[in-house]
Amino acid sequence: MADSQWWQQAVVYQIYPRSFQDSNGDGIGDLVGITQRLDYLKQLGVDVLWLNPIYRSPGVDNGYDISDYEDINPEFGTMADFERLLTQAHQRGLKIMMDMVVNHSSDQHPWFIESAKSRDNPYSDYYIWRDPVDGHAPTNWGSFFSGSAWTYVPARKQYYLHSFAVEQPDLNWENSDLRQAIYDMMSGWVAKGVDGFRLDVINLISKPTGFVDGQPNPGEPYADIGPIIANGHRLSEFLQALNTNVFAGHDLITVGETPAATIADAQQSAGLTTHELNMVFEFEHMGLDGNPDPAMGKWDDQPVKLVDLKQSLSKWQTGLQGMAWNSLYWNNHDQPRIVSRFGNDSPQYREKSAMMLATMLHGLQGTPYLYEGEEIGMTNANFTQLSDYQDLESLNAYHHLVDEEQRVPAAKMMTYLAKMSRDNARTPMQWDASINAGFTTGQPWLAVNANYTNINVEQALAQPKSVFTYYQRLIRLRHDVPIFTTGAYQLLDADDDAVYAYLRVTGDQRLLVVCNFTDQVQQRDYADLPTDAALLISNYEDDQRAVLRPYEAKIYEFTTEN
Ligand code: TEU
Ligand code: CA
Repeated sequence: MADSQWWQQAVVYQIYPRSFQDSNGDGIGDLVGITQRLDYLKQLGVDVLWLNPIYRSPGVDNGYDISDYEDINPEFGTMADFERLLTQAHQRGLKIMMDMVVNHSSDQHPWFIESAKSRDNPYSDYYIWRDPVDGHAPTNWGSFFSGSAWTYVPARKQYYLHSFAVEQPDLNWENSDLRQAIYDMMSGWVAKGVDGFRLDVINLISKPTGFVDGQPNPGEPYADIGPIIANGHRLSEFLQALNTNVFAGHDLITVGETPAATIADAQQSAGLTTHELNMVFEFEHMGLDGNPDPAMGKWDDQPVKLVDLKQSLSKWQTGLQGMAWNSLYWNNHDQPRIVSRFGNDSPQYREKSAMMLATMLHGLQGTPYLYEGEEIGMTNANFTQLSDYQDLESLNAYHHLVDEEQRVPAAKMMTYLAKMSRDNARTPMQWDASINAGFTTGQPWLAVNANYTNINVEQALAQPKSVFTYYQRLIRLRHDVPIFTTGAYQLLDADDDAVYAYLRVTGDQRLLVVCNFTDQVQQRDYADLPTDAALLISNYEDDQRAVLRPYEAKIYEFTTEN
């Protein structure tokens, strides 16, 4: 791997535009706001900015329901604002990665409006329509956002498929006109100068040939749609065609969001020689603290077991080694905050555990992604009222599990939301201690976390040993020390339920990464560690070698003699 690609050495920073920086006081973050903060991002040292969808959208699912792929959502600004952002980013050496949602569109997209009118117009076949079966939906598939995945349209006397909300009809990739329309649209963005794409739920685009009922969850009318439609038989063909028609000849960064992908799937979609995508987001480590009851899905309040986390991440590290490329992430706009989830967000340990988690992740092989606010150790929202939440997934789940099915008591569901809701990630960025954390002068679209007076960028920048400066150092190491990119991964002590330690190995060069996941002192001796090993980074002032203090993390670099 002597010849690493630029995107293998890069660090990506995810911006949730709605919540990053508002520039005009309407309470919604915007493109001018992002442009104003480019110097901050440059200071952090990241290479690529991934923007969640900024296209025209009715906003049923915060932009993942696109009604015009070629225009900017007026809430975020204009095309001129976008072009200015792109130019200003490029001037600073920052690349821009667009979020592209082509498994489905909005039901307000002109394609769907036409498609829903009749069975014989040019767009009739752009979506997935089926006749009723015995007067009801064609299959028992349940959508990712609760309820049936089928909705009936009287004008066609047919149902359309929506893997997500009713307002997010799935596009029909079997139709070559649709595929061509997508290539043209995406090529338009490449021509505009964007540097890559994050492809939303891209492994759902190839649907099965025959539509048959799935196994419903116990006590439920519906079967989870995910496993039924993920990684379909034409996925590889579609991705290779996308690559040929859109990516080829441009030095882009491409990452597919692939829930339910296995290692074998990723070896193909993110293969080094398969000509599909550069890498994929796998979800296994994000599902480890889900509910054991499948009908409850992700809604639970149990902590993750470190041994499970190690097993999962290690499997992906070794499974893709030399064949495909990993993406590394703790957070995104769909996941709770990592310091609250796998760390410890008490005042005493918030910063130490945030730095520990950063060390553990950034030591792995793959391209690291960090999500806005992670670099200052932002925590979960601490919402206590259902009315605090805006996320459709959370509200639908509450309605379904508490009101409709009485599967869980209301108070318990509130603790699940507090732990797992997507809104935990979506509260506004905490810039300073002024009103609304410096995010907006107006009324923020989603409440600012009350802890912003202590946890904010201004405070982090004023302090030499902050989570921010720690991330800066980790990012610099990734850029400067090639073994972070090239070294093969070797797990140490798989059964240790308190400390996560692993090696990165190339030739006679080694990195040893050691992370204490507990608030207790741990004693661990790594026998092969030479006494003169260089300590590259640590979240404590001094090194006590075999003694690991609460949430201590460190990376050593050394060479072996043999
Ligand atoms: O998410 C895809 C996805 O699998 C979600 O169900 C995700 O697992 C869930 O939100 C976690 O609780 C993508 C986007 O990232 C998400 O924001 C969108 O809502 C979704 O697709 C539909 O476009
Ligand atoms: Ca605004």
